[in-house]
Amino acid sequence: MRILLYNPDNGVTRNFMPHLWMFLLEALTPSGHEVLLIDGNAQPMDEAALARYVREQKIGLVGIGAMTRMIAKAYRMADAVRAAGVPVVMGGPHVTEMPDEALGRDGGARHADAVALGEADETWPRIVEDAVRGKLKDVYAPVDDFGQERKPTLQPYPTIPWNTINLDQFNIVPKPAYRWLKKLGAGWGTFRIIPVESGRGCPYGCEFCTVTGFFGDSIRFRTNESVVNELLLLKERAKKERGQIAVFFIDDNFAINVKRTKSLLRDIIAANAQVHWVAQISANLLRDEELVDLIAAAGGKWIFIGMESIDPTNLAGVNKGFNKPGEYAAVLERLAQRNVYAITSFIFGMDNDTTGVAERTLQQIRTWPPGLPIFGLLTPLPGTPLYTRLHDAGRLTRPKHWQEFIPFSMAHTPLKMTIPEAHAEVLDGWNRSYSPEAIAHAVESLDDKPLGYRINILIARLCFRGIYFPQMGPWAWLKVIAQNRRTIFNLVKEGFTGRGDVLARTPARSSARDSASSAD
Ligand code: B12
Ligand code: SF4
Repeated sequence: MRILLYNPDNGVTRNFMPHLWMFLLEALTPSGHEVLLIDGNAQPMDEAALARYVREQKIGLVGIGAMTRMIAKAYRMADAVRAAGVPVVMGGPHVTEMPDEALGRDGGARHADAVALGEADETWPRIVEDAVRGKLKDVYAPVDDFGQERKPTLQPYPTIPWNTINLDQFNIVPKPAYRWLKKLGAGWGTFRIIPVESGRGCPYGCEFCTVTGFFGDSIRFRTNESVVNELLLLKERAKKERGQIAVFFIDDNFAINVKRTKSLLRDIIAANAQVHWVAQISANLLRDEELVDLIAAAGGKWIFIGMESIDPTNLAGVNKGFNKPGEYAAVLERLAQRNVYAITSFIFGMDNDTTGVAERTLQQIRTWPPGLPIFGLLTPLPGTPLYTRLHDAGRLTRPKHWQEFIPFSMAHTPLKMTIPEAHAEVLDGWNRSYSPEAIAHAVESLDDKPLGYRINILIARLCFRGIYFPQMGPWAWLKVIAQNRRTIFNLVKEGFTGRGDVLARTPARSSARDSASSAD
């Protein structure tokens, strides 16, 4: 049977990275079947195009996975596939929380022939077999023979054949630049960010988060060997195609067991399996100097930190009191000393937020080493304790907000400001963090570092700007480049004159952030 695994886009921003679930399920598909992958972020398609593709390719089963914000599109695509006579199975965090919605048992239309609840590693082979026999069940739950929930151990973990998978659709380098860079032999003809998991589960139970409910608070890890082998495979591929590969460790909290993380990082170093990587780690775990040393030595470049708020009352209110805003600066300095920088994520619209929260947050950010601040709104995702609390308090303004995805739009009323005020705060955060002046300031604040670091933060800032201000298509990019031409020109000039190398050797230059301006 030919199986298509499809992940829709959110219709607004593109994703920089493919979704792991597709590759994982492909690797777990029983032999004798052919699996095709389409990520809507890399290959945008509408309903008619997907239905045509499914017919032309003689697909026998379509698997669709989606987060809550893509679910409306996922349902529309599923409807089109089913109308073409091909069965659809849906999985992922949203349908796990809302299976009746997908199956049309809540009074709405049915979108899926079957739903895979929770982690589908062990149920997927069964689903494929049932589909072959034309006997799909409505619901596949990851349970043992006694009906008890069973979580995959991740040991053993399937080998994802990264060395042979066709990754053409996931090259981040734009096509015109691809040919140019390939000719130059710069080793940048391809650049791919690959999702790798080293473990699953997070016990912290933050009120807004789906993870503790979905993956459970039992933490499971792959063996170090299996992770190291995967990195080696990726490294080998990058070398063979003279391109670049970076890894996103998608673990919710990569250092949740610090002892184990250190041992993994030591093994990565020992095997010379370092690639550049990003990981998500909560600030409290980054107090450990040895851990941060190992992160840097093992190839860690960016750490995603869910700071959420600089207000301890807010943090306590969403069960994230383990975040201590007083230590954010020290944590970021500790990372920056090792040339590791942070993606700092903030949520506005929390219960103790008042107008001016963006400016107060930016005041703190300005005192930190440069990074990539991102700002979102508190969102009641289905199945979370937050959803239940706001529902019970009658505060949900759009209880089924996912039926119409509106980016950066609240679905409940905050306590101490209005919804439009919360929206304005997020806009303010993005505007002032990603203005040409702020980007120039971030780049200049690394004046004492080699040129590569400044280029890195410039590119990262230009890309991250697109999360709020979507930069779809070459014109949008040209506009951004024109707006930031001064910073880009300075770096190019420096590249040709070699000024960067001189600066790199200059000891302890006072950085631009010490003489902080109004930017960022
Ligand atoms: C990596 C990641 C991202 C990446 C993008 C996704 C990618 N390219 O990989 C980035 C960093 C960009 C991102 C962004 C966001 N993310 Co995110 N992200 C994750 C993260 C950490 C890992 C995803 C992953 O690969 N997991 C490992 C795989 C193996 O698990 P899985 O995807 O769930 O798949 C398993 C099952 O669900 C099932 N399954 C999944 N799909 C399918 C399909 C079929 C057919 C079947 C049978 C089974 C099946 O089988 C798989 C194997 O067991 C998850 C948290 C988590 N631990 O999952 C959050 C998570 C998915 N993200 C979440 C959110 C909210 C967001 C943002 C909205 C955050 C924000 N406020 O901006 C954005 C939206 C991005 C967008 N495109 O619009 C939520 C989604 C909750 C929900 N109900 O939708 C999660 C669960 C985290 C959370 N805090 O709750 N994210
Ligand atoms: S620490 Fe992160 S992954 Fe864990 S529950 Fe909190 S938000 Fe979710």
